[in-house]
Amino acid sequence: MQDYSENQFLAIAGTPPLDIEICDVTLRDGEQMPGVVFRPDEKLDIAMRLDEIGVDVIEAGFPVVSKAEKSAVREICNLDLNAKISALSRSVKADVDAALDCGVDMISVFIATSELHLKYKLHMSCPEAIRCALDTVEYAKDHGLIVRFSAEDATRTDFETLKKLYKKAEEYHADYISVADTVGIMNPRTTYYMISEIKKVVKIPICMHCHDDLGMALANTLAGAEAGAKQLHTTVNGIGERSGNTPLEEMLVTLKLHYGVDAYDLTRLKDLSKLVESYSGVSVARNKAVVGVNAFAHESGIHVAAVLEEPRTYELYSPEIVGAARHIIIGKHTGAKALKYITERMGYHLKEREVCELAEKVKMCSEFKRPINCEELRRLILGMENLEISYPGP
Ligand code: HCA
Repeated sequence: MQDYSENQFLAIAGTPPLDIEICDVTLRDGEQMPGVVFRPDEKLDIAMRLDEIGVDVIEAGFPVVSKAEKSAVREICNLDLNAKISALSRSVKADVDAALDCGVDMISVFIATSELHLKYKLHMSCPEAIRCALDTVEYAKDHGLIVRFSAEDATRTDFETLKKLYKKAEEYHADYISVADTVGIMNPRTTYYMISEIKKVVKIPICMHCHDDLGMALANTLAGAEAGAKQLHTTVNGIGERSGNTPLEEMLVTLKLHYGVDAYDLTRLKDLSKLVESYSGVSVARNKAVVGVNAFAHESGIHVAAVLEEPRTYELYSPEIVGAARHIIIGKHTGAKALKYITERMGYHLKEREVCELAEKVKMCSEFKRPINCEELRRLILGMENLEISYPGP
């Protein structure tokens, strides 16, 4: 990894050392994204790859949902991975029983605690909900599970009530409490404050589960970690309900670059992203950080010329670090220097004048259309005029 200490602001601000673990919820919250269904064999494949990366906890599913879901969670448990396997459970004993049948190590017992959810979803009073949650935490603990208690919609819950509930969960021997920003309303400052205040009340580790409705899931999760949260929730490619969850790949690269966290194998991130893209059917945006096809692509003449001399000029870190590759795009912004480099790699040794002529032709061809590919460039070099370049589909 290149020397990131080049960032003077990082040195001035300083970053605190973090004591964190990653819980990836792709197989559960990721699959709750509308339209996404993973086949059981796909779930197993994803779980194995998350384990290879070194993810600490894998939330494998919601066993009570269906027989197939339950059997997939059981099969993941049978893989005997290094990661702890967790399952989601409502605050009802039947859900805990379903998770126990699968052989999970850990369980996420959740109940909504905001007035909105209590009134319009659960149709319960707050004391009733708290009773269900604590009874279920106790039941799961009595059955030997590591228990995360999650307050769904925690960030819209009356804060005094929430803190009392977390304290109670601790008294009932929950191992973790989870702050679910279920509809992604937080920002880094409010998150930092919230976690700092909760830390004054409970001693057990805190989990951050953030949604990306305002595009701040990663920043909020990290703000929570800086305030002392331990377990950070992610999904591959950030898939999940509505705008999704904190993306695993962005999280791991940021942990490495900003906080020096070295515990995870980043080189497998690009492959895992492609796999989840194909299994989920959810395309990764071209400009998506870390794993988008443009993450290490350069077209502008100025950028390409600089990158060819020293990639750090326009790349924060090398693509190989995340198992990706650099792409030099040939288009209307391509300069002569880039063309010389590309054509040489294609086996053509053009004179300076020829390169300049070629650059003009490339500009003409791609001005109103799209970047051209190597075959089209070859035809231009060979003087085969009348390139038929059609618009790519929408
Ligand atoms: C959901 C539940 C949850 C739970 C989060 C957690 C949320 O709404 O599906 O485990 O802490 O976002 O509130 O995913």
